[in-house]
Amino acid sequence: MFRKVIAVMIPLSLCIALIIFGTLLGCRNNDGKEIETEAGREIVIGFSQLGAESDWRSANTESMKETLSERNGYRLIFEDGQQKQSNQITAIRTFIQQEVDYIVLAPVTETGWDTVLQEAKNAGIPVIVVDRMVDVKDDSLFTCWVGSDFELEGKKTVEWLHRYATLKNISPEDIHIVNIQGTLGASSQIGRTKALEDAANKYGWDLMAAVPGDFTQAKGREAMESLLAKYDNINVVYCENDNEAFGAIEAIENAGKTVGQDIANGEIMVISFDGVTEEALDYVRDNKISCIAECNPLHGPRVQAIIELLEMGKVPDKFSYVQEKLFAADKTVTQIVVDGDNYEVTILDKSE
Ligand code: GYE
Repeated sequence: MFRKVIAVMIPLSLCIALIIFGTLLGCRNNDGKEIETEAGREIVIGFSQLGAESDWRSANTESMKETLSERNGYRLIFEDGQQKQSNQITAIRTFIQQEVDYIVLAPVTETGWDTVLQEAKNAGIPVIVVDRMVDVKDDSLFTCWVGSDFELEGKKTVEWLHRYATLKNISPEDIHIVNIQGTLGASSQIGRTKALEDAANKYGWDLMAAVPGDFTQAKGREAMESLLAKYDNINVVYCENDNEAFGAIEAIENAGKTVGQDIANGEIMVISFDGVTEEALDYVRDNKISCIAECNPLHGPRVQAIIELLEMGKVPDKFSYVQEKLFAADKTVTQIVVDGDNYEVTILDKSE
């Protein structure tokens, strides 16, 4: 009997020891990288974030850090590019040297990535682009992209303005707009600016000026101060994000003017993008920002889903667009049509 037990136990414990040993060692593929083991492995991700210019960006960084966490089996190497492409290029080169498993890139501007992305490709490291796009000659230099349709966001706001003005009998030539742009060359700036320019041409609005505000509150305020000094008839300001809008509102109120929808009677209407914070939505509820096209920054879980697909050897969609809302407090416009599609306006109430 005793012998029998021993006879069973020896191979059994050998098996257990082998399993534990194998798991601890992990397995390696040809290029020396660890591959999936029973117990799973830590996936190393280098994330080149472009900066910390806005509330949107903070929420985006937070989402990535929270999702791609050690608890979820990732090690995230985070680099803040401080709005400089050269810093982001250096970060990517460092990630390549560190032999990370994936590179996630939130690029400050669209162009100028061909060389460094070729280097990542040569090293066999997949690159997932988030938020703004990269404009490269060869699309195989990145694995996929996830973000927003920035031109669509812009089209929603200008259609809202068009509907509002039409319903209030305000003629197009009485709409005197200035544009405080985002960081020049960023997809979010390019798409939002294009939507406004196209609408101004189409409807005959008086688009008086476009000045860069770099997506920051401080630059938004400065830009609005100089625009107010130059033009005395501004009645709409199109801010390419909420932080610029906060700054522009400060400048407008400091100049003794009022923000609001009554543009036929001297108020200045503020239009904006993001709607990420309660503060921004409160500006809408208080009629300080008339309309915000939502821009969703919560890309962490989206990147995680892409990595999971890649880990299974599957091919993710090359481009994934996020669905977004349009916020307003004024009930004049309840629905808009963009390129044949209907979008409900999400009306924010004071009570909400
Ligand atoms: O709208 C803005 C941020 O590219 C979508 O960048 C992003 C934009 C966002 O600074 O707030």
